[in-house]
Amino acid sequence: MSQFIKKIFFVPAIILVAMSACNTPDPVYVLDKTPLIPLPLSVLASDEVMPLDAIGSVRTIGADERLKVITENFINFWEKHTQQKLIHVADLTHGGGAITIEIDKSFSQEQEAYKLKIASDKITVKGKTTEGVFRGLKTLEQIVFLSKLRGKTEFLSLPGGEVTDQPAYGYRGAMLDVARHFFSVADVKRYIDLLSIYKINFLHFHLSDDQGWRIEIKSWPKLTEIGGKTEVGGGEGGFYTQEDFKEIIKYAADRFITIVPEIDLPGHTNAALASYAELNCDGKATELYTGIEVGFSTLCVEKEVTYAFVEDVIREISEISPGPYFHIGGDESHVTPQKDFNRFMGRTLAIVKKYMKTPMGWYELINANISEETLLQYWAKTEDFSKLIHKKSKILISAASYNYLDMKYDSLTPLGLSWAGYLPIRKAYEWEPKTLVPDLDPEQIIGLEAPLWTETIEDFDDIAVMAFPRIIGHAEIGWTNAAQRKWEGYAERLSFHGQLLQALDVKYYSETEIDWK
Ligand code: TNX
Repeated sequence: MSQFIKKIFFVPAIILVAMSACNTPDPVYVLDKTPLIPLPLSVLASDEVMPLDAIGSVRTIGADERLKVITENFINFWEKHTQQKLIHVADLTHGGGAITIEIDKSFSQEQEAYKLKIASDKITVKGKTTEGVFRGLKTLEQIVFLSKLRGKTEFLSLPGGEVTDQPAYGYRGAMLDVARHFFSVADVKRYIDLLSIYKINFLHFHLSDDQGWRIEIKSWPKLTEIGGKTEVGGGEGGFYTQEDFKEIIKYAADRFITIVPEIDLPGHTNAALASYAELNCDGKATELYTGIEVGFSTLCVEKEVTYAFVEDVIREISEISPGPYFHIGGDESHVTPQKDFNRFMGRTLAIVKKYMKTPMGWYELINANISEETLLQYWAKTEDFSKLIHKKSKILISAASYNYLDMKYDSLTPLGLSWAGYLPIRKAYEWEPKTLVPDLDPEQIIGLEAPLWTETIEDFDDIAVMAFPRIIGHAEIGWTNAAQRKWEGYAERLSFHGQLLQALDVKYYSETEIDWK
């Protein structure tokens, strides 16, 4: 071949290669170096790159009402963060670079398992259930969000590869105490949105306590008319109507978060005792309470009206709560004699079952005659618990010294309490639920929950600074296998999530420990 012919052949070829290299911009991260939290089971990077402008459509395979909702939410997220329009198609005929969301019942045994594949011309998210697919979409959203935050305007493509994932525990929870201080539906929705980023799947509402009754009970209206009127410090309090609560439940369900309602019984009941004189043994209503002491109140276990009250409350709330659990409290009932406590709980547990719910309670319930299906929430220090393990009940770990989001980070933290010690970010991450309680059979543990008690927490920013980032570590403990969890790797990944929280206007705790990017 003459030099001339070589030239006219090769020069355009070089230009073409160069052009296509320009057309496929480098991704901000390689897939297996993307700082995902919780860390997935497996991430394999490929050298494929998916240009964002090649993605114009999403198609869904598998009919399901919730699949439609989560796809719409995903499309909103995508359009907001990539500035690219996505259309939703439900068939296979659409050409072009598409995202495919597929429910495939034979995909896995695991309810929440998913596989996410990013190739040069398509993205697929597959799961056995809509829930699995939802968890996969949350991973894809993190890849997009983290890339955008780091890449700024250069964010034009996604890294290729494959994420195969499933959770370590089926119960990965948060708890919000809306009794000590009340929080609006809007605040709750915001918390739900943040929790769903990190694959939390249960939100437990502490709906009643000495300081406030926070849910409308139509057959006992004074509970909210009187008992909902104040809160710690004497503020105006508030309550959820049943319609409000249904709205919260639906909002959470669309994000695959199950709501667990708690009515704390028979102690922590001053708000009810102030609302109805007949619930007191002496027939006199108590005063409303706005302090933060615990353990001074009890329903009158002797009176039949107490059980009529308990049944009405459990019935009305169960009727609007589709979740499997009803939490009956049972903690710190210091002024209820043990014999009375056991008798009261025996009857109350039967009522919970009558309304087709699985009973759940703080671990003091172990002293009563409980059935094995009862879910016990372990909250105290290890020593208190090891003596009591003789039942086969399921256990949810909420250890005060590791899980309590109301514990101060250190001596300088303005909000929070410190009776279970300080809880810095590292301590909240670096522990193992299966070995925390000596002699507890690990098979009994269904997961973990991070409570946020709100004696000192007054608004959403207070929630945010106590929960974030500790709840992110908590979410990873619940999702990621113990063998894969290492503080150093986690701290490095977490350092990229400060920007993410900031972009969402979340006032997280950023004082120490993490070298925030
Ligand atoms: C203990 S833990 C409580 C709550 C308080 C919390 C404050 C538990 C089941 N009961 O009533 O709000 O400590 O940290």
